[in-house]
Amino acid sequence: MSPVSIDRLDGIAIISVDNPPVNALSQAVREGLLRCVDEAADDAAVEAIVIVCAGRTFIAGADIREFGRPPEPPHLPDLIARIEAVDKPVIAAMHGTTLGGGLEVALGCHYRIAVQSALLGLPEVTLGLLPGASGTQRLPRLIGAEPALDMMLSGKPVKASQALESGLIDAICDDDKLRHTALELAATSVASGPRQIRDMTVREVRPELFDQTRADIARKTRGLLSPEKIIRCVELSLQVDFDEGCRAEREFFLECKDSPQSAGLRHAFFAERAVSKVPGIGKDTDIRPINNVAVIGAGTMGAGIAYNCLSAGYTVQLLDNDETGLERGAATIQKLFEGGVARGKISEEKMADGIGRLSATTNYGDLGDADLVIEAVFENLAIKKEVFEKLDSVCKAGAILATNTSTLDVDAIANATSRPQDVIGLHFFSPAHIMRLLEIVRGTDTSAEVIATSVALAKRLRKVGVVVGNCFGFVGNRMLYHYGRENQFLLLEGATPEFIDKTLVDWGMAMGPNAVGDLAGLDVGYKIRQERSDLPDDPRFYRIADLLVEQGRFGQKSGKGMYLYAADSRSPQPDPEVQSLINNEAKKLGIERREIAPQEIVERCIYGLITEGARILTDGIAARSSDIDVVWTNGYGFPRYRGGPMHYADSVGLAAVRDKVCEFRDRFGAEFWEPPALLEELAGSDRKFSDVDPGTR
Ligand code: T1G
Repeated sequence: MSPVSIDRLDGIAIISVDNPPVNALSQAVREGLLRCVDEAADDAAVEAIVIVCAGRTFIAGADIREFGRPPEPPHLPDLIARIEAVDKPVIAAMHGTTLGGGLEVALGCHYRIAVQSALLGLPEVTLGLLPGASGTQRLPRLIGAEPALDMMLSGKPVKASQALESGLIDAICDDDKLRHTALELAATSVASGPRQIRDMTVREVRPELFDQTRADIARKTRGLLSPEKIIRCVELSLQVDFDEGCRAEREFFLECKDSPQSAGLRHAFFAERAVSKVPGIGKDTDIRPINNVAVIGAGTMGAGIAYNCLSAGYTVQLLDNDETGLERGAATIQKLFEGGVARGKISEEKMADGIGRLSATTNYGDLGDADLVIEAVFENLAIKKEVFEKLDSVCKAGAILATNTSTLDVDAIANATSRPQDVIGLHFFSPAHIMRLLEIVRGTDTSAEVIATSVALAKRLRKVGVVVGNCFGFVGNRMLYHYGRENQFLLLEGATPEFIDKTLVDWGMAMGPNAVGDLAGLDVGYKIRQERSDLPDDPRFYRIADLLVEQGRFGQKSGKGMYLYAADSRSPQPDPEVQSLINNEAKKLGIERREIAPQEIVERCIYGLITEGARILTDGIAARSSDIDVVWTNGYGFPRYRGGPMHYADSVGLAAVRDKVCEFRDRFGAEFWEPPALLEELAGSDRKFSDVDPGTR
């Protein structure tokens, strides 16, 4: 059964696409569209054609799943050329999110209409691609080179009202009037006939446009392939004819499609959609209603979490031990709202509404109506257990009790209550209102309902919620330990902090480990290490970080840490004092310092992540390797175009990773570099981490 059908009404052919969930342009859809367009074009009784889609959206793009396979005909550029060549008006009637190849199909049509709520965009750059079916040649011709560049380089969709203003669409209608209005437009366009964008010319542009655009995006798209290709294509749309421009676009598209970058970004796309499929939690699991949220602790994290919940529409009670803390927390929340208004992200009304739903208290007794409590107090087990004992005594039955701990044992906290089944870890990342990642930590007794409700909460907070198991540091911080360990060893062995950071940033990390340590506060990690009894008995282990903290160098917050920071500046300056401290410690430990190549720095830090990721999979702390990738690309600045540490390992090849790990074992010792069993097994059988992911077995 083809996902494309054709009807006729008063001389108008209506071609409908019905390929849930998002009417992606699969091979069957392309074939069906071509068949129906041919049929309508050859039917003398048909004066005009309307293309419309069933379900929640018009075509949301090419079928991304097909990109890993050899392309099958009909190819999209040919289909679009066929639509444009029809000698009677073809109208695209759009609702939902018309994206990528879907918008290119609409640009092949002669007229476009959309409902008020529609969004239209070319997000290919977010997949390491560029529009590959004439979009880079048609869009500049229709709306101008500069707005076309903005749409394709940002990947962000525009609203229907903006699309009408720019000329991207010809008409707009109410959400429930699409079919009717499209038929009217079709009837009236018969007289004016087809209008082909290919025949239009791109309006003149300011001479400095392309150089300026290249300069503007250089920092943002560091290391990415496709943005430059997009700029080049739009340049060509002004310099060569339509067909030649399309040939160049196609060449660039195929080059990008086959690039590891696009593979990494496509992996990230599907990985983020897979996280909500939690093994053992069925689609029909009950979700508990949440309206009232209480946040315990009005510090930076508590205030950020409260702001996040208010922005998502919840009513929030903020609790702190003292009035001063509460005032400080409320002021932080006020500032966050004002910042949102200043950046034009939210309206004054939204701010007033949000702040109106906030109340503050020092009395646990006021939390009786809370549906969800999120504890964000000091990272100390005894203090957290005390808080949960109090919550257990005041909160209503069925309330979800969540802890924002970043490393501590969720079961130990849960067992401080009489209702461990209602306790879960909700690990937000700082700053809580910006970082997209939410580690949802299931305890041994946490109920399916509480897990399912937390996954739904993450969506409403616009977070990527990853369900992980309970162990020290869960997924992210547990792996960070091994990444940070190698950084600390490399400092002693001869690499400077700034060289390590530059090397990893050049490789794609958002920030280097030493700058991140200073940003997060070296004392945070120090206190956690002090609380642990199972640390390796190796004098080098976090030696430099410990010494810096013992000298009061906590990082940005104290003006110096691994780096120096000028007053009111976040820019790290190398500090000769730190370098001599490192040199002295190396001497004391009998470590001969040496020149260390960037490749060794990358491999030791990143393979430290990968090997611990493999152990996390074996321990069942992560349900799938792609979940680990989502944690690192959304919470730790791992380059999205590399897909995440586990996808990166798969792209390098696990046999090569294993061999390098064995080399490190022989050079640096088995305590830190014994290859994990899963890596050995997969490398030995020429398999990938993604091969053992649920749903792929
Ligand atoms: N191909 C295949 N599957 C897709 C898909 C696509 N384009 N878009 C979504 N899905 C699946 C998704 O994996 C999920 O599956 C389900 O649909 C619902 O998605 C030639 C080269 C449309 C805004 O980049 O941005 O066209 O997990 O959970 O939050 O120039 O999906 O249920 O099994 O995200 O409501 C360009 C990508 C492609 C758009 C809906 N298009 N999609 O968001 O639902 S490249 C895109 C989205 C291209 C041409 C080029 C969003 C959405 P499952 P969802 P949502």
